[in-house]
Amino acid sequence: MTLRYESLAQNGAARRGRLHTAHGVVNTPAFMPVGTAATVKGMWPEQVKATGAEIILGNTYHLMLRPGAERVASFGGLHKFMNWPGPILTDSGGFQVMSLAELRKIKEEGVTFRSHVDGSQHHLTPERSIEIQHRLDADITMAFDECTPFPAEETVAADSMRRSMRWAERCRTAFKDRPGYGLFGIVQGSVYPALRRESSEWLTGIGFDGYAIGGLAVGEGQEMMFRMIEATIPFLPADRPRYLMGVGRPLDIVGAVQRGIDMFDCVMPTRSGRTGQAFTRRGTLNIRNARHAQDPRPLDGDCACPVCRDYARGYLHHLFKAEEMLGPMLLTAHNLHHYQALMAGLRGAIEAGRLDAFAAEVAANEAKGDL
Ligand code: PRF
Ligand code: ZN
Repeated sequence: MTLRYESLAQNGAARRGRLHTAHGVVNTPAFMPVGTAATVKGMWPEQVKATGAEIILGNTYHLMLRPGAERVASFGGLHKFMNWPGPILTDSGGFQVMSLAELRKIKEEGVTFRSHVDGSQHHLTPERSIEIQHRLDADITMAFDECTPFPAEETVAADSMRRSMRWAERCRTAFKDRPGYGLFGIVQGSVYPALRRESSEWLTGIGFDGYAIGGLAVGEGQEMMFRMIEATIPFLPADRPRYLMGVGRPLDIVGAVQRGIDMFDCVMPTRSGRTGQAFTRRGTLNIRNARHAQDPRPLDGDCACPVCRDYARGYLHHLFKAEEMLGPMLLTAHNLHHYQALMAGLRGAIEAGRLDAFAAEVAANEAKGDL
């Protein structure tokens, strides 16, 4: 194996582990901030690190279009290009092509599409996706898949999943093993337990360094998402990391960790930070709301981040009303810190064997609401 995953503790189905990559160690359960275009928007990499993040996510789709994988490679890879020396996972492009590109055509060979940036024509195949991720120097490369649209009839979901599994085989063949680098397969199968099982067993038969669960958080709801995680995990190897793609809100993450997930990514803390939504232990608030204008308190009285140490809600409210760029920057920093504090809390609770009590506390605090 090329990526070492070390298990440190267990609590029910939840795991506390350590992933050893070429660019450093990742403590799991881990949350990966999204750095789509070779930047976690609005943040210096040093600030991202200071929130507690140990690994970030980059996107094949965006970087192949702009500035191009060859350009990033000429700067020595994505770590050097963006000045993030730590571990990087890159998504494979399949999901982003389907959500962002224009005039998409899927065939067995791959996907043809027009760039959302300049309308230029591109072709992405499993082999080309892996090659791009090599050029980016991703520590963790994701298999090229199709995120089955939701809802989908079972026969449609089966055809889509089986094509993703054939693509996963081609990705495994194209991927070059190197110490500290790994390739993750992605389970698909929509909301059908039998398909989730078939996909998990297919991928496990191929053999990957880690296993992602894709095709969820696409409108099926939290209860169905948890059911699908439960329908998948028993068929994945226990000695490999598990990654739930594109999830989620804090309580989605808590519930997924309780069910055995180790890794997460989501735009929520960064994207919603830019629009004025702050995550706190008492749920979310929108800093643009007039009730914050005169409030001298921090966003979250229990948050240890520099934003909550130094800035009042009333000041942050002003920055957003005046459309000052420091507003989105400070809310992004706080939100990422909040997410990383949640992950640290989950890791500590697993180690202490009190994950269920911790999860109940997080839910109870959120239910109290702000103020
Ligand atoms: N596949 C890939 N990336 C993803 C997903 C997927 O299914 C999802 C699903 N929520 C988010 N990102 N490759
Ligand atoms: Zn804070």
